[in-house]
Amino acid sequence: MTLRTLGHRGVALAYSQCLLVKPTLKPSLIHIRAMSGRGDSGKSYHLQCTGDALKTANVHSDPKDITLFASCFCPFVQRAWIALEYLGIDYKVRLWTTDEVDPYKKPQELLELSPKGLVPALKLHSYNPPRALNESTVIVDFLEDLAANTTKRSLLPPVSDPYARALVRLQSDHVGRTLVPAFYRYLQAQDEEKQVQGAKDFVQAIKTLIELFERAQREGDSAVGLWSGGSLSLADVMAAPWLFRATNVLVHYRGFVPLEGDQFQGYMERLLGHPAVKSTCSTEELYIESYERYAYNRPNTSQVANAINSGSALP
Ligand SMILES: N[C@@H](CCC(=O)N[C@@H](CS)C(=O)NCC(=O)O)C(=O)O
Repeated sequence: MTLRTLGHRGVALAYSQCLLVKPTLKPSLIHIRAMSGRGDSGKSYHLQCTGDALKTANVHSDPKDITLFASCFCPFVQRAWIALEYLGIDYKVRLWTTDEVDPYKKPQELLELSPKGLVPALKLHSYNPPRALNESTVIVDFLEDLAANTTKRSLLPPVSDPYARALVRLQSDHVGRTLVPAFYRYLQAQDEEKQVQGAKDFVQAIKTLIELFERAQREGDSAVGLWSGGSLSLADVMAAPWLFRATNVLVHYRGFVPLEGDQFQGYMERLLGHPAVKSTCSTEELYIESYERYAYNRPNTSQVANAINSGSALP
């Protein structure tokens, strides 16, 4: 492993041996470089989707039994949005094109749905008065249960195979517990040493996810999970928003070079090309601009950023 200083703000790390566990995956390079030279330009988050996500938002603008309170760049929102699309559940998406749904401004209507004022939140109009749900993982579980009784689509192996279902949940658990915090630690790290450690931890989190995918392929149900060429799984949904942002935000701000190897690249192509994922993605510049505040670790960027800075659990 070699380490090269590129100036006062960053390093390049040529890193070949400890990244990948499988001989099928070629060694990779991670470059951590000075952050785009010019420094923080003060860009704020976007308010409106672009690209495929905008088209999807436009066809889901009429009132339905479920309203998804959303922000266009939020990866936690994207989990719920992918699940709605894949499971074939009718919904309206309400993006914060105005202050009324901006979670950073904590509008009353959002606080009534989500106690910490975080998106995603669901408003369930089939109840009178309407009820609400928050937390992306809980929302996706709710949508999975709803689909079991309606559209019959599923992100999990059949209930007749509890072990195979548990293996997918193990993958999801790892994403939430390790991969997601590693993404933010890497992106928010400002000094060289922390950026190097951030890169290592993020790559290790992906390696562990791959190991869990391979275990499920051996011991579980290979008809579910894009890793084994099956259908979209709960774990794919949980991980997709951050694996996607690694390919643009982390590449842009940290010079991250995504893992090489046919198997991993094939997985990423299936994942990012999946209609439910692709249709909820905006164009890459939206993410790059919206994440500048994380990349420069601006004070009070978000509750997630504050939790990473203080070493506490994510909200
Ligand atoms: N644990 C929550 C996290 C949601 C979250 O942090 N959402 C961000 C947008 S990406 C938010 O609403 N931030 C507002 C804030 O930090 O005050 C979930 O999984 O739904």
